Amino acid sequence: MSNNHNQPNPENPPTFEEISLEEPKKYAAGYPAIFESAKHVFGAMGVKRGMSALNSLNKMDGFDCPGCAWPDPDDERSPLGEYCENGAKAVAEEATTKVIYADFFAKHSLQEMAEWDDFKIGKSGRLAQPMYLAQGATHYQAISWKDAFQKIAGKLNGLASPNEAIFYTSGRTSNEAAFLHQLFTKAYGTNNMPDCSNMCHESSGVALGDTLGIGKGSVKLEDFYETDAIIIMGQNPGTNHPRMLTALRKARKNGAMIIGVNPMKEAGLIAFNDPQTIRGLLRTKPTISTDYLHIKINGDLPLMQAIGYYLLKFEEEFPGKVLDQNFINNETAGFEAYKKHILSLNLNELSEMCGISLEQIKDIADKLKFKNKIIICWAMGLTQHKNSVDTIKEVVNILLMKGSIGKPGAGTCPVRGHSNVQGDRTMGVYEKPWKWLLDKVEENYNFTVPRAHGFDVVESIEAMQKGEGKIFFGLGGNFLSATPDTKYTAEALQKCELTVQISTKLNRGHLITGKEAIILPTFGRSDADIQKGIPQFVTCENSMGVIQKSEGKLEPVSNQLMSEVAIICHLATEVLGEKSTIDWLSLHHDYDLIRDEIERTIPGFDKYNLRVRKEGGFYLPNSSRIGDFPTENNKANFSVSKAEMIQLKEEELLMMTIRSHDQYNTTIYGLNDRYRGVHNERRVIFMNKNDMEKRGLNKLDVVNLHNFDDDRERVAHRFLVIPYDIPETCCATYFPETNVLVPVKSVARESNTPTSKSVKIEVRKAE
Ligand SMILES: Nc1nc2c(c(=O)[nH]1)N[C@H]1C(S)=C(S)[C@@H](COP(=O)(O)OP(=O)(O)OC[C@H]3O[C@@H](n4cnc5c(=O)[nH]c(N)nc54)[C@H](O)[C@@H]3O)O[C@H]1N2
Ligand SMILES: Nc1nc2c(c(=O)[nH]1)N[C@H]1C(S)=C(S)[C@@H](COP(=O)(O)OP(=O)(O)OC[C@H]3O[C@@H](n4cnc5c(=O)[nH]c(N)nc54)[C@H](O)[C@@H]3O)O[C@H]1N2
Ligand SMILES: [Mo]
Repeated sequence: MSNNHNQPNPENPPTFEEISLEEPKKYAAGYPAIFESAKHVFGAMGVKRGMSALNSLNKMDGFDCPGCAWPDPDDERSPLGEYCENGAKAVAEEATTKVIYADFFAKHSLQEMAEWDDFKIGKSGRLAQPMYLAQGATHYQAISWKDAFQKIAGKLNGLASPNEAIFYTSGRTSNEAAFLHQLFTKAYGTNNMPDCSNMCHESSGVALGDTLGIGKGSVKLEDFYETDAIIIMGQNPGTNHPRMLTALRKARKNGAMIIGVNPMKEAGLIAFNDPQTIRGLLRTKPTISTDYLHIKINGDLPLMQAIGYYLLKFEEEFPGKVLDQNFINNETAGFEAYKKHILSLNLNELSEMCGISLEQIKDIADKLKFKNKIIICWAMGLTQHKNSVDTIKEVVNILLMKGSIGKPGAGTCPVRGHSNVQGDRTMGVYEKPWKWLLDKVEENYNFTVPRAHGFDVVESIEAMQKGEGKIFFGLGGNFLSATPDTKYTAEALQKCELTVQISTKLNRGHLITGKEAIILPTFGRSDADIQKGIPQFVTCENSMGVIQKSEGKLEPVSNQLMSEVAIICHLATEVLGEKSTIDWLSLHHDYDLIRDEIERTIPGFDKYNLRVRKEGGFYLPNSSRIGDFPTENNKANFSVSKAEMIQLKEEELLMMTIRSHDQYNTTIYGLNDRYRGVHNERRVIFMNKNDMEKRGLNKLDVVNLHNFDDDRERVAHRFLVIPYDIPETCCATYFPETNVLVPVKSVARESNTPTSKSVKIEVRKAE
């Protein structure tokens, strides 16, 4: 890898704050959560604007939380507010009154800003006017919207082929913007539409699509209230989906057992003290998990196989009582092959691979044996490994054996990340667009669509490296810092002719640019979006397939912002000109018209404008929810997978890159990870005591982390060692600081998702 000495730093500087440590917490939320919310919200925007923001958050007539995709209750919403500490932080981050105009950029060069850490970059404030970086320039300068659109259009139209442009989407984009974005991209002529899903739940989409015929989860929120058992794998809801804890607590009250499966003992999975209830305020701490499997990183596939083994054995003991033979016979295929395979496996090997004793696994299977309403939830701990698709298929196997799908209280629950990541895909943001969508777009809009598949995230990085991708256009997100192999990705972006980003906040991605760069500032969820004097709303799809409206209420911080929808419409007009078959500009004056276009293009949106105005919105059709499996054989399919252990050398550890309690992906809200007991520092590595001892390391020693995949050395400099209750040979660090270590070529089979949760590293004492 070459060293770009004169280029801004793509990594966080390796400097330390003053760290302080305490014991990890044994429960989530409570008083500190309320205190933290208030501190962030009122600190960023003052009390009046802050109250107004919180009052609108997740209310029926307010805006959808820009935080996670966990659904709002269909019926009652908390009088104390339907949001959580981290939702409040997301709003504080977005609705801050701090703004940055051209004078800020005149003062600070790219080089200078890149020496700041991500926390400081983000805290600069909201982007308030369009900015342009000329070739060879050290500073951004102001540009008018008109000139910006013309420049981008000139460049796009000057490419030898539309396939030299790459259009990235992050998951906060509304349905309306996402629909127009993919339509514009197709009209321009490419399917190069990588999105954050490629790094997130792509493995879930592939596994569920193959086995059940739909890439989405099957459960509704109500299912949590009538289930017998919930298994939560590779997910940290206390931090990343805090409102899920309310549902889990209710499930517990209704008698469900809850099994946490995680290499870390996450506070939110242990107990939850709900700040939204009086009881919670009185500090009672109902437990969440009834059982906890302290699993090794990537041990989930062998664990599921071992549970499957015991369930098959229990069925022999209690014929007809453990498995749902009716369901298996009528609705599924492949059971016999699955059974034969599982019964041929060596249990001791499975136990060793997952790091859970056979007694504990058997005990779990024993507790599950007569339960037939089971929900399995998962997130990034399952999706970001080489064998993720197989692991999720193994999860499906368990549900199928128990007939736990397509009925109330049971099913699959891949818990989504970004608040509209699921909706963006529904709208057609996909580098491998479905044939039905392409046909429909052609029929409706009368232009020839590109048919060849485009680049996903990892392919886009490689294309830019090779000079095949020349323009990068990002609708939201932070491609540089969210993707693997930071230095390699930085080089790739720097090879582009032009990089353009539609953004709310400054991030490191704006500092590592192509030869020219443009920033287009836009509204966030909380901003009132008024077009031609009429307030507009947008719509989103949550993790359970509910389409809801979201209407920002706050006055935008600058009068030079445009909505995402307006930006896309103006750009499309400028790029496509006379040859366009769509009247883009009329669409952005009235978002109902966009929803009409969605309705006639995407299935499931009948009477969209009418139904989305009803309280709580509407559910999209979901085949697996009703026990219909539109796979090739019209059955739900069992699958056979091989458990394989990631081979580590003596000196290596397996590292998972995770989120702290004070971040939203690459946006750093603060430097604390309260539940894990870490304060005022992010450059840390959580290690097992024995692994520390073997390396002669003490608490708070300074180490460098190395990865040597594909004969390339990657180093993340200067991290502080923290002894932690994590299985031996496993360790954890925060992303994005350690993305420099994630090899771009290390991806999940079939889904091409970077393996951010299983990175082989060596930990060496820093000089
Ligand atoms: N506040 C806040 N909310 C968020 C986000 C945020 O950054 N901040 N991000 C949003 C997004 S885009 C997403 S995708 C979600 C992410 O939500 P999560 O998936 O909960 O996020 P991670 O921090 O990546 O956590 C992964 C969890 O999996 C565990 N884990 C890691 N490897 C394994 C494994 O091999 N097996 C098992 N069983 N467990 C493992 C880790 O210990 C950790 O608890 O959250 C969304 N919500
Ligand atoms: N090592 C490692 N890497 C990971 C992960 C991991 O667990 N480990 N997780 C992966 C996952 S799950 C995901 S989803 C990706 C996330 O990847 P991205 O979605 O690309 O990253 P974010 O950090 O969410 O993007 C933040 C930026 O989005 C912009 N933004 C925020 N709100 C809006 C909005 O409303 N409109 C517009 N236009 N812009 C907005 C702001 O400028 C902000 O700086 O990261 C992935 N990367
Ligand atoms: Mo995500």
